[in-house]
Amino acid sequence: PAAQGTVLQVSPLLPALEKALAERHRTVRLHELPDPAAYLREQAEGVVAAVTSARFGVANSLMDALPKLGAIVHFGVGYETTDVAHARARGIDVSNTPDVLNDCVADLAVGGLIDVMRELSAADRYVRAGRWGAAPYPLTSRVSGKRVGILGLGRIGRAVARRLEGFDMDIAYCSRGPVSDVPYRYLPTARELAAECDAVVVTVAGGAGTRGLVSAEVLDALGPRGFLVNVARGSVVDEPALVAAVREGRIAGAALDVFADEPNVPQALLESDRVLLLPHVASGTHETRQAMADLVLGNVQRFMAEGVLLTPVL
Ligand code: 8YV
Repeated sequence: PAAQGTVLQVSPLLPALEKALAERHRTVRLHELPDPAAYLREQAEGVVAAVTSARFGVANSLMDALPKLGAIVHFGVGYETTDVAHARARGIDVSNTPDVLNDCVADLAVGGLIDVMRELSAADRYVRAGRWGAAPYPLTSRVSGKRVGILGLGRIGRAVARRLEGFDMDIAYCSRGPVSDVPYRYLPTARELAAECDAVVVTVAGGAGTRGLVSAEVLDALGPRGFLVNVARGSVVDEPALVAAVREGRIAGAALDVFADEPNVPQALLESDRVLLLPHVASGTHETRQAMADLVLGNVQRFMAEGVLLTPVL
């Protein structure tokens, strides 16, 4: 059945997406209201769908304040900021924006891997600082043919692996279990994966199930010649352990698009030439963000028209 009521936007979204939502649906931007609590006291009954970003999610307290809420639509593939079990218990369906960002996130992961192994950003700083004339740049690490581990062989992990095949890399992975339709070697733990690889690319989902998965022990298994790439969530890596490993040269380098407490980046990383630091931009291309916005609109549209979502989370 069609859903009748208000679409509640609970966090900032792309301006073009906000505009399209407002044009197509009765939309209220909760975060822009002078008194959101008053709105919830007086108008909560009218809200049937909530739209949010992967960054903010929808808190349980907000779900509970909206008695007619039937859908939570996320802009982003990650939705760990929303308690899906709580939503389900309340009969609320949840959607994300899968697949449309695989290519851009994988492209950026490969770019980050090449950057830290060949020290592209560090070498650029070297040229800009006028140091080239004084001494040749130190040698770096070969990328092609190396052993790479994919931590989390989901949609994005597979897209990363496919690209790295083109670099003749020896690809292994660690996932919840072996995946039947890939030619890559399965390793049951993150520690074994790190021990057997020259680089580990983190593409697992965030949330409680993967918190701290890349521990001090895993970083030590990666070792002083090993590189880490994280395009997943900062929570997956024990960040203080990573900071210590970078500072002490116990890993060779890291390319990081995500952090434990964005936008705050530990000072020791800011001061290190061994790390590439990116402001959570892996999906941030015009094309991909537009595709994500279209999928959000598609989900809202479908829910309002038929009461079901286009890309529900499983
Ligand atoms: C977005 C992301 O930048 O999809 C995700 O899970 O982390 C990114 O694509 C972010 O979620 C936008 O809020």
